[in-house]
Amino acid sequence: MNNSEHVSRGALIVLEGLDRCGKTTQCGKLVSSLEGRGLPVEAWRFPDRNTDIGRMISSYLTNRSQLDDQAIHLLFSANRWEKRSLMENKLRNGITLVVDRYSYSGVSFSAAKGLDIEWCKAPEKGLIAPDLVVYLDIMPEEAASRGGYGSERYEQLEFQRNVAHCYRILHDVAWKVIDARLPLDSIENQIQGLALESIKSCQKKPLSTL
Ligand code: DGP
Ligand code: NA
Ligand code: NA
Repeated sequence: MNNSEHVSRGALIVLEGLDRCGKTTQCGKLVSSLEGRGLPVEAWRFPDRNTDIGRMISSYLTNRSQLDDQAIHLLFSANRWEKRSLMENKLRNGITLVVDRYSYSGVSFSAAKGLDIEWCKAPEKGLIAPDLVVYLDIMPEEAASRGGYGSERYEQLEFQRNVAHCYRILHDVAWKVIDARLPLDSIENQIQGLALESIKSCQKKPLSTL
């Protein structure tokens, strides 16, 4: 079946949260469990550091380059835009995408620097809207205590407090919030249930945009 009109579409599933909330681990677990059920699924993440734009972002995050806040904001957004058509093709071909960070990180991490939140949202408009957003909720202090942060630019307690505040402003009733302090298995099971539900129900919904 390679005619996409005869294939039920995949779901766009996004995990969001502060650095060290456990999102990356849970994305991996979710992809494995969906694969185990024989469902077509791929693990994606943003920023995608493997493109030219992604390498510029990576260099900024590791403090090897400096960029104006607005400039890096637009690069993060461009990194999502350069993957948009591939994303659409995958979804239309029935592949569910589990995405570690998306536009909500884009807006929250930049607005946390004091940029106008509406200005931050603007370049995200037109990207594919997720079918499911899972927010792994953790206090910034708790996240910081999880073996400490790495050395990347944003991994600082005070900054993460601002990011948490911006996520709260963006928070939408459709988001599924999960307490990141729960045991890993419990978080995994909750996300799995939400994902299966989303994969089922998205069949009836056309793709839409932010
Ligand atoms: P990660 O690879 O998930 O650890 O993300 C790298 C860092 O970049 C992390 O601190 C979150 C931040 N980040 C992710 N996406 C965006 C974005 O679109 N804009 C900004 N400003 N920061 C982002
Ligand atoms: Na990180
Ligand atoms: Na991560």
